[in-house]
Amino acid sequence: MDFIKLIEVRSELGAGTRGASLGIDALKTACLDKGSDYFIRFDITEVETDNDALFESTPYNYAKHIDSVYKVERRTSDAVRDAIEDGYFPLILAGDHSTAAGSIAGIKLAYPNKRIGVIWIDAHADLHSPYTSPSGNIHGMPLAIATGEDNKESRRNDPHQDTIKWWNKLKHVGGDGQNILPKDIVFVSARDIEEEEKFLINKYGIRNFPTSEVKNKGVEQISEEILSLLSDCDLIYISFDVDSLDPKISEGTGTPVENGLSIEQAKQLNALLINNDKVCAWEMVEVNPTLDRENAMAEEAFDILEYVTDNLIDSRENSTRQKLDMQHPRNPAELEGYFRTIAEEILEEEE
Ligand SMILES: [Mn+2]
Repeated sequence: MDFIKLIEVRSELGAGTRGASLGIDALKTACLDKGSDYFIRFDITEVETDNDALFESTPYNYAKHIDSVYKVERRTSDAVRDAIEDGYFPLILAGDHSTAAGSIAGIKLAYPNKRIGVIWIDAHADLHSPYTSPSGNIHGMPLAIATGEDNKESRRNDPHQDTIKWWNKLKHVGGDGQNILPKDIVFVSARDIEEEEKFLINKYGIRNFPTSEVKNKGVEQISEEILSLLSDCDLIYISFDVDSLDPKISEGTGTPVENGLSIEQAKQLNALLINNDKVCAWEMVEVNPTLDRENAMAEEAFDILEYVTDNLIDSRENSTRQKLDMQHPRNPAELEGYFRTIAEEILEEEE
């Protein structure tokens, strides 16, 4: 389908456990095992990575490999911006979640004057900064990068000035201001949230739909509530971290947490959300086959990816058809009137 572009970012610089850069190829293996032609149906852009930096020690304790993360974030944002400007819908497949900051920056570069909402389906809030992070792993920081939040009120670290220099560059890849407002984030299934992140969630009143609420209300109602919370936004980006799924399904991800979403909930929720015309990019991250058995996570994640993509194609085709219907009525009587009008116009021109 020619309106979708797959953007592949095999980066794992931001993760604390090795192996997420193999996630995309694990998805391709799952695709082949299923006998699907998914990966030859779309145009693909591969973003150049910098994973070899992992062989070197990093001087940036509170934001590990931040200099290399910056390079990959820039390249990811350029790829997403280019895809949007060329008229594509970017579907981003990435290793660790730090690249999502690049995806959001790319949307902002393409639409500098639009208000962008973010739906973050994840076990974690990913709102740490070098001032607050207990691990220094940047995959826990993409939403702080996108909102420009240092959260110095919750400060626990004293990062070196070189770290701060790179951190400030990371925050401004999408332009001078904030790429998104904290109040325009909605979490789904966030359940491993640290005090420093809770501080920001309370400060800005960010809504989280825990797994129990998804189960009790059902995905239809949850998707409606999410979209109504983001009704003031012009555009919406969805980030799907597979650690939002329950670890009973698979532990093939860097930071699994109990009590996650079922496959069916994740599938239907993502599909319902992507049907909305404001959604302009979707991302899947953190599949790690080295932590898995028999590629279980990638098999499930590929099923979700294919289902969500099919829904995206159907919904955009339907909305195009509706627009055509408004211009060109299809009911035979109306159609007759429509052609008579055109014929009369031509005759008038000839006279
Ligand atoms: Mn995440």
